[in-house]
Amino acid sequence: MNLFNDLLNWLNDLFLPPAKSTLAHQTDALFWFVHLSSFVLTIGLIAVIVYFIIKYRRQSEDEVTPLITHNNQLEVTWSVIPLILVIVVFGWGYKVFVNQQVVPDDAYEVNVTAQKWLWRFEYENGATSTGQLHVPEDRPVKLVMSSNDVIHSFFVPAFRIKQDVVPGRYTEMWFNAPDPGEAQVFCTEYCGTGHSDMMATVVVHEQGEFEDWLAENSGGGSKPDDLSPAEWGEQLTQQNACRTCHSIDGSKMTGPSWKGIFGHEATLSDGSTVTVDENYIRESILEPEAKIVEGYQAGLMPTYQGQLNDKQINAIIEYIKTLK
Ligand code: HEC
Ligand SMILES: [Cu+2]
Repeated sequence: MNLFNDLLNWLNDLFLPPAKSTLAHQTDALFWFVHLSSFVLTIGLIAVIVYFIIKYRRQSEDEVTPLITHNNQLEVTWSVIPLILVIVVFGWGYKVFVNQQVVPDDAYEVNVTAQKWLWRFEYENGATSTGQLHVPEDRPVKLVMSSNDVIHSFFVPAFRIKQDVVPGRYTEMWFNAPDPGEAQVFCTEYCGTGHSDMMATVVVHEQGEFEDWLAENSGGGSKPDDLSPAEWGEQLTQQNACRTCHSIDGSKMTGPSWKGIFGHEATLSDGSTVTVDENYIRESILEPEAKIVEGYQAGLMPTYQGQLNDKQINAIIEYIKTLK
């Protein structure tokens, strides 16, 4: 038994991402049952075929194959055994599915908004975050999800959960992460050029630490004491997923690079030019549609109206100024 468990653990590490939710092992057990039983059947079948090829090969010129119409015993066996296997997989799968779908009553609720190409999270006390989902350890968390544009899908391989996120309606999902740490989130419904960059991290906090994080991030956020405004601005551009579309090294991504833009002229799609100053950057963040940079598409950059306050926008401007 121990050896069997060791083997399963070894296979799990080889084929599956680390299991970081309370239900992950249920999915994995079913996964291995389906795969190992298929594996055993496949090998058994091939062995029988090879054995028959050798045993019943044609050995003399005048050999004639006897006429066999049917064999009841054999036919019942090869129908009933797969039937039992399929029923077991159905019942077992149904049980795991129900466990995954029924949200525990005491779950902590987080609102999730998907948008090309970022994830935004809103917590019960009004705190928000982008690109990072903060949750407490060892507590059920319910996600209430919706999309601002096209269909996305929220996928956390380490939790073994995946759910489509659809415009105009809410979908739900839950998990419980028993240990502090991080887990990767992917968008797994193709949603445009930035699809592969549409990632986020689940940050699982220790008990108590999560309440501290919530308290610090409610009320719009203000500069941590140990950071300069430009350093805080850099942190904000990472937390708000600006850097999935803007590079700082001059390379062209979904949006223009920020390298050396401050104080220089930007050419707009109507052919006019504008000097990149504080007002222009502020407008770009709050009303991205107002001025479109030449060579880039309108409607790609999301507005950060209601997401970033004045202090945060100032810090981002200070940061962009430093990118010479
Ligand atoms: C989904 C991609 C995307 C994200 C995320 C994004 N932007 Fe943009 N951004 C664009 C695109 C595309 C443009 C060019 C079109 C336009 O002007 O609206 C742009 C333009 C800009 C400009 C004008 C640049 C110039 O060269 O004139 C600034 C400044 C800017 N974004 C700042 C930000 C900040 C700050 C954030 C994060 C808080 C951010 N963007 C997040 C796509 C994005
Ligand atoms: Cu997406």
